[in-house]
Amino acid sequence: MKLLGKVAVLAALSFAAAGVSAQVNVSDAWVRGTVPGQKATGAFMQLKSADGGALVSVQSPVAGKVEIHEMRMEGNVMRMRAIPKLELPAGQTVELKPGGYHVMLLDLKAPLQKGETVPITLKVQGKDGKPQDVEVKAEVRDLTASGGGQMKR
Ligand SMILES: [Cu+2]
Repeated sequence: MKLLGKVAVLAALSFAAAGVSAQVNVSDAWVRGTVPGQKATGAFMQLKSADGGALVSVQSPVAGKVEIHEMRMEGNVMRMRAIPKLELPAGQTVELKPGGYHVMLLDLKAPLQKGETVPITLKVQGKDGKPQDVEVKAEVRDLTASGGGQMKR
């Protein structure tokens, strides 16, 4: 009985590990740098889910609170607002970029300087409804950085 239990756990672990790499591909992750006193900034990246799913929550040790935001027009004003989740259609690249969807890092504990690395944990729900953690290392770029993709890979 004991031995059987151990084998089952090992099988479950290796299954989970294989699932993470196959499920969501994260590329070009970066965070906009901040100045002292600034309490919020955006994180950007490209997400691609092979089987489809949704980004349901995000965490980072540099921020007291993290939200998923969208930009939308309200009258003539572009505003951002939190959304409960971001759909990841199967096989499509979803781009989080300035002016569009982004991860909002709030209640920052310290200024983020260019060249630093910010750990970010994405909670992604697969088609089967099971959440998985995807660990991302995002590079801090200039305060004035406007987009992804143009930097070295
Ligand atoms: Cu925002």
